[in-house]
Amino acid sequence: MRYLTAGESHGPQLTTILEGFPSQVPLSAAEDINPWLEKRQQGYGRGRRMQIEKDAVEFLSGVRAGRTTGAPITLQIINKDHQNWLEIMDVTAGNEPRKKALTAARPGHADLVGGIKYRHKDLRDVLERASARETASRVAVGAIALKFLSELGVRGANYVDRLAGIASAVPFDWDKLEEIEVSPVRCLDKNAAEQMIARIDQAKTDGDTLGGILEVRFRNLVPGLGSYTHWDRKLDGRIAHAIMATQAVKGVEIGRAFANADLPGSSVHDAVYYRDSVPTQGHYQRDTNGAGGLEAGMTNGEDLIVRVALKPIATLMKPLPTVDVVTHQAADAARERSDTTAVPAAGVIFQCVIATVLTEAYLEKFGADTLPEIKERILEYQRFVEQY
Ligand code: EPS
Repeated sequence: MRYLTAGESHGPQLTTILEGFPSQVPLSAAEDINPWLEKRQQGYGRGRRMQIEKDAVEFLSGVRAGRTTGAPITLQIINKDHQNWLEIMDVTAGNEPRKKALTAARPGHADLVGGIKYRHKDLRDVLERASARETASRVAVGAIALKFLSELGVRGANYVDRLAGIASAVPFDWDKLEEIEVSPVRCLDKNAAEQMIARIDQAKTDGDTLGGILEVRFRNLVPGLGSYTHWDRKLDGRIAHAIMATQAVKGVEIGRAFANADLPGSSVHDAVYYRDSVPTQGHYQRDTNGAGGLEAGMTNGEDLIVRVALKPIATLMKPLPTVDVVTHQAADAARERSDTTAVPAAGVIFQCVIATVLTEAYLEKFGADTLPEIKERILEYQRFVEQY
């Protein structure tokens, strides 16, 4: 399975082609994809663009009568805001002088190096594609992956653990997913959430931006997804790649990797016991999950726990010093409409991004053209695991 995304932040639309996805998966844009696109647009601290857009997907191929056909799936998301950018985004040559070039490169964004690399002096040619608007495409693909995983009984969750140094003191709980959904910052700790909201308001007033750490979990994954034999099929490596290749990410860890680095092995590794079988884990059970669900690049049947560090958004309303790439004079960085923070939305994005990687791993292990065949193969594998 693979996918390709195309489209500019203020161009007419985002286009995504997902290829290699099995047939016979029930799929509805309204029920399975659009709710995820809507969630991606939410979260306290988002900017005005989110009031303009109401992201929704249209299938242009690969789905018929509410089911995937096995053919490439083309997904279209219209940028409503494009209507306000018709002149600036015009594809024909001729009216460049009327377009106000963006020349004061914003530190932390792709602007400067992207301009050098692709020989642009109007840095809009860089930022239009570098924009996190593209994550709408990743969410659309990920929502399809989540639908596939839900057919296999896999569950996912995402929530904010820290925002601007304010930490949640309430541990994650699979029975509290509804509470995460109603929290404006997707945080289970109401007290911390209040502080986060106040901090976001303050940053907005100050013309500043905020980062944080969010967590994504998946449960009911079969053991053995990924590989210990092929470096490029190790699941931790592939998850890290997919996450690091998303806008604004500067770090990723499996479980509490950085805190575990300070501890002795006896406090980190998870003892194994053979007990009466439970549906999701079989006989081999652990009472702890220091490994974050992955051992040697493979799922071990425990919850997959991935933590992502998001840098503060690089567009500051109180701009940093920079250089104008045309005049070479000192300048204030360009101010573009942006978010104060996208940490709550990022959890939604990364649940989708990881779901896509997990779907690839399922297709590798149980690969088949159709969902019913995949389900049969998984059942057979689970019977084997039960007896191992
Ligand atoms: C975003 C769309 C963008 C930004 C934001 C995320 O829209 P606009 O530039 O029109 O305001 O709001 O992008 C960034 C913060 C960024 O750095 O790229 C979206 O759809 O998520």
